[in-house]
Amino acid sequence: MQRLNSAIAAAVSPAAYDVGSTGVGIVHIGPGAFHRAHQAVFTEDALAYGGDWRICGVQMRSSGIRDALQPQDYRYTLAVLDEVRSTRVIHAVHEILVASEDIDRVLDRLVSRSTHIVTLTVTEKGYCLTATGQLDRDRPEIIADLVNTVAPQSVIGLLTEALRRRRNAGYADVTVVSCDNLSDNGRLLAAAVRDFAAINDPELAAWIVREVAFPCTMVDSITPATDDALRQYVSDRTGYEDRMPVSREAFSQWVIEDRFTGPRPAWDKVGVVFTDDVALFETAKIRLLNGAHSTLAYAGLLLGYSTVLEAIRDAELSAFVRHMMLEEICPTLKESAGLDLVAYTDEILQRFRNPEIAYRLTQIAWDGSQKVRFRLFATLADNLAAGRASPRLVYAVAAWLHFIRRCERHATPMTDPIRDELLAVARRSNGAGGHDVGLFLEMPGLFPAALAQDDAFRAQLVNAYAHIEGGGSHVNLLIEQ
Ligand code: CS2
Repeated sequence: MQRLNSAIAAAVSPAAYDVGSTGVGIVHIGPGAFHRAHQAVFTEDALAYGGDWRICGVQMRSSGIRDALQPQDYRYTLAVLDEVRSTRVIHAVHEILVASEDIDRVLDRLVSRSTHIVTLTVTEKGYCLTATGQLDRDRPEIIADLVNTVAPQSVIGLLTEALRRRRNAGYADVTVVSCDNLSDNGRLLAAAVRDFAAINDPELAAWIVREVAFPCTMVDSITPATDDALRQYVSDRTGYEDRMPVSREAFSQWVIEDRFTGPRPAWDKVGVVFTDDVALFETAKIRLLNGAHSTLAYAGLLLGYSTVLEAIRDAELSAFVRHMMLEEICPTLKESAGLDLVAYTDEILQRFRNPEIAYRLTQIAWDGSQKVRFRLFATLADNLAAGRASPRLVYAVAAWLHFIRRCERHATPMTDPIRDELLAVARRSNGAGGHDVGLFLEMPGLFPAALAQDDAFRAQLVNAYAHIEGGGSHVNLLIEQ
């Protein structure tokens, strides 16, 4: 079977623009499945309206995506798996560079006169933030980048070095667009870059604040990790081999704060929403969709499920999650004419029931220390401050702690930037609620102070944890629906 390349792509799924004569205008850090199924597709569609907006992808360390896509001339297949299935080729990626191998070319692209936009999907941990959202100066890659600024290992170090060179060249007009699931993502990124820059070069920090835009965004499309089943599906359907296709549901949403310092693709013509107030959409999406996802992941894994679909098909668990969303999360969100929270909740739950997508619960469960602070802790803290009870959210946190304990006891793989610390605490756990919850609450920087120091929260968490330990892993035992 022939491998996908530009000639095959042009024959079976031609671009709506002249690929060969279209230049690069976007550098994207983290060209994983989500970027290639989401922002790259909006950009592909926008390219039909013109402009030099092809994408240079940058992997920080690993080279897997570059190695798979280079022989394909960076073409790859998007499979939409939903009521209506479809496949098409995306042509928008011009090249993928690996920063640890080719830092000079990466910096040249970032500093180029024709690069006007830098986008990022580097997951929560890529931002190197503490639990309270400040730059984490203890992270080894941050410490290294402060010394060796010209060979950065962290995204923060890379952006700062690129912006320093742009300042020296007089090329201010660049907009840095975070596309990760952090509430206030643009603001957090801007502050992290500013604080990092300020350590070595306070003038650069001031220049960044003055000249560079970091709009906040909300991104949404359920995109499972690429696996062999998808590769097989794509080759059966298309007749060519693609080593790195992507799949997603039909739903795809991108809301961007309207603050650009330079030009941008015709994203507004292809469904991207530009608004002055992205915060509501962003917070609603992270707390409702991602909060429900993480809850399904931790509670679902305890119940023996492997995918979101299996978990949501459990009637009690799905009722539990819906009550959690409506009664414990929605009250923390601002009402807005543009967003009907009940309808939004039901739409999300409906999307989780897409029978075409096998989204693995472990994919969601990993990196919990970075995710739950935006998805569960922030909502819990708001409820505590307002005197509202959130038993289901507390249960979700207890399920997360048990997930860590089980990973340690059964030696199952776990991915988390602080995995060793989490497993070390789990090793000292003994199953007693008060003892184990105390150990986790005392871990520096794991829980925000608003939760760690709240006696009522601690008591509820101990209760939920003990309940699960006692075999009450089924959610309805804890909460009367
Ligand atoms: C998921 C998200 O893996 C996860 O943690 O919750 O990737 C989720 O599928 C996306 O944010 C949906 O837009």
